[in-house]
Amino acid sequence: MIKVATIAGSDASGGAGLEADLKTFEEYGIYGMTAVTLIATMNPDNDWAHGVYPIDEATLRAQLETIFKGVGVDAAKTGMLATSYAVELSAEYLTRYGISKYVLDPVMVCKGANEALNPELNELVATRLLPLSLVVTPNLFEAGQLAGMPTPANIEEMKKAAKAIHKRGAKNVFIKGGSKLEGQSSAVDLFFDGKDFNNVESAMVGTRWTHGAGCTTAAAITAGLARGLDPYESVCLAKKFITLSLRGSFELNRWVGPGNPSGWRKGFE
Ligand code: PXL
Repeated sequence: MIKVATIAGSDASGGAGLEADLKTFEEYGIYGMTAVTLIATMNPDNDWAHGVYPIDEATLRAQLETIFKGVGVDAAKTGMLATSYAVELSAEYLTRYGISKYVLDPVMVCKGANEALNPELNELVATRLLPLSLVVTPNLFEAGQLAGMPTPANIEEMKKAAKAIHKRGAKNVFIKGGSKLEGQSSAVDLFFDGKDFNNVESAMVGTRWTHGAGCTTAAAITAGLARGLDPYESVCLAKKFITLSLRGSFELNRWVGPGNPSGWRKGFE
């Protein structure tokens, strides 16, 4: 059995975080394990305001021992980390257990917000985790932050950011432009392996229910790598996976709706 780990937050509403990761791993036919870094809650009495409850350091370390020492993994991803010790512990275990197939989802914002949750932490993520990553999966805002540039708004600016992020140590950079780019009629992401740029495109999916799309994409890339695909193949398959997931997206309540990772099995074409 192929085994993967996600070091990520739990989303009580079920659409993002490690819940999205596990659903995605299941679709790829691989076995998922979780080291929970935080629990995210949403308040229905206060316009779905997010609460973040970090898991303490000893409990996080005990989970990492279970997974990396006790079982072993073929690939790993990190998602929302929330504390400096979660960043340091992730780096420690990825290094100690020589995890080469590591996907860094540098989660800095939840959808709708455009200010970094924790700006000091972003620099620590860049210095400690970018150099360990085989693929890093920023959205436009996160790409700007990691590159030390304003948020990219078009393909040329994405290329500049990708180069800067590659220089900081990521082996492959996948910037998700998606529906947010200037002057594009399709959903365009950019892949950079340090040499060549490739646009990874799909038809735009007209939905506002995109909760968990970033987590699902990074989990699908991790799963592809674990199954033996190379980084570019993993990214291309993940793009198909997330597109079909978004075609099956649905409203959960008036604030939020997730994609549906079983979309590719159900054929939401
Ligand atoms: O989509 C970003 C994200 C990641 N991880 C967790 C989350 C969210 C957004 O809500 O709750 C745990």
